[in-house]
Amino acid sequence: MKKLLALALGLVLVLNVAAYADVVIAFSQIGQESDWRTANTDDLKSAIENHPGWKLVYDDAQQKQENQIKALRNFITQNVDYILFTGVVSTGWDEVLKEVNEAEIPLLLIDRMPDCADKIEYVAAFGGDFVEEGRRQVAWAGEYLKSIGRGDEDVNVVIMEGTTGASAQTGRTEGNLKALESYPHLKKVGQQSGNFTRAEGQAVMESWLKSIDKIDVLIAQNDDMALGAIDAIKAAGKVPGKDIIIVGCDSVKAAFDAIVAGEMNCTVECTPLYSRFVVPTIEKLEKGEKFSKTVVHPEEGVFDTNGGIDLGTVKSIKAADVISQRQY
Ligand code: GYE
Repeated sequence: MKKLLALALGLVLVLNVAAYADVVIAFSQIGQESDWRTANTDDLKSAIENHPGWKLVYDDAQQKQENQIKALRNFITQNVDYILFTGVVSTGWDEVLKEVNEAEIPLLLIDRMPDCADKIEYVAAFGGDFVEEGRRQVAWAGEYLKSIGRGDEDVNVVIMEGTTGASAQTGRTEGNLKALESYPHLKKVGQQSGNFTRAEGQAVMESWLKSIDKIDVLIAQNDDMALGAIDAIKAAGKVPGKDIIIVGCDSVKAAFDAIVAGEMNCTVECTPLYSRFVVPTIEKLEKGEKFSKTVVHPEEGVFDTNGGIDLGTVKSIKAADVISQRQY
């Protein structure tokens, strides 16, 4: 009788473990180069870690593609249930992502897209419209200048790009350059990468201020670089937000603070909060339900000093009015 009881108890235990076996979700993140990235990491990490029955395996690649390739191969060896992947650059993933496919691990692409996306299998992709973000940045500068009566004045524009070869950089550059064609008075006098970081944004601005006679507008492809550039502008004895009009991207809290302080003029939104798309998708995959394969998240906001600048698709919103809602 005792033996039978022990056996039954054992069986219940085994069944219980099976019922609650973790769904293991691995996430290859590129690094922590910006406030956007930190918010993106925190959002996905906490959503997965706090989800009943889910377990997160996380890897931070420190901005190195080779680290990401290693992490992906480790995930395959561990036979995880899902892989979330953001590639630091667009190229060079064909081989390792094919290995992920061969291991039959469902792949979810997040934020930056690899060039080989049409040659590999992925279950879902979540990203922003980087070309539109880049267009909005330049259109904001052009329309803002018109609104203050400087629409016919030739102004010098520098474009500070993100990490070279990242889809967030190539897309925003495409949008920036295309939009410049619509504003012939905006003259591009510099274009260089600040690698999406505050420190490099500061260094690039410092060197531009030494080598370019007159800079009227800075288009920075993320807010961190814009904030670094602000430090360089101040150090050079100029007034950021006035002597140089500064347009960032991401809409992080620090950029809102800078706009309200009058040191920055505009930031174009790009949301880092992907868990609200990723979590339901994995839940549906687990239940065998239908889900949408591609999600381009809606981005309504362009935030600036006074609001009301018409960008065709959206109108800018006064940053001070919504600053209390910023979460990151
Ligand atoms: O704009 C930037 C980050 O890929 C959209 O990466 C992302 C970009 C974001 O470092 O701040």
